[in-house]
Amino acid sequence: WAQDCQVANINVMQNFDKTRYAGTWYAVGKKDPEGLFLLDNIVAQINIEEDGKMTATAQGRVIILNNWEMCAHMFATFEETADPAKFKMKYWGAASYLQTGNDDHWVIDTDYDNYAVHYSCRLVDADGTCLDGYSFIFSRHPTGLRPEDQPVVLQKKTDLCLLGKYRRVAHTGFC
Ligand code: ODT
Repeated sequence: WAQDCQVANINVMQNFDKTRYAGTWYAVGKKDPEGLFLLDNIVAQINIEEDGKMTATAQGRVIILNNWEMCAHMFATFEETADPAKFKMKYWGAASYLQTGNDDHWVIDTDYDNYAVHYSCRLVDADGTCLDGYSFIFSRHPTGLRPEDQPVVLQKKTDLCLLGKYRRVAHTGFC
């Protein structure tokens, strides 16, 4: 199987279990979209509501307007699709000047206890590749990925055609 970078051919987590995905995730790596929003100190909290629906809150350092640095408090609801690992994420901020949107939220791979690889393509090009998207590498540990998880994550970055496009996400205590 040759890598074709087609969004439609991206493999996502098999038998995804959202209850095990719940809880706190620290972003340790990020591939930015165009018009980058969340800079660093990004922590997501995934919740499963009583009706079984997945929701989330997240915070992260942002710079809004010209030069105002703040900690953005964000909320999201997730709509399920035919594939349990593929969601539509509707999100908004605690303040009106923060970003809102409706993005794909695909769980590419996770062991639930240590790492998760997230992917979202916002714009699929005419040739089927992703023209504008973003991806988070999440860890349960604010210090980063365990050494044994690094090769797995590296392979997933490669599969996503995003190898070399990630930056490290710092956790400095700003938020
Ligand atoms: O930083 C960017 O430019 C792209 C990210 C924009 C979406 C951020 C919205 C966060 C919504 C609230 C929480 C969701 C948590 C989900 C986990 C992963 C995706 C952020």
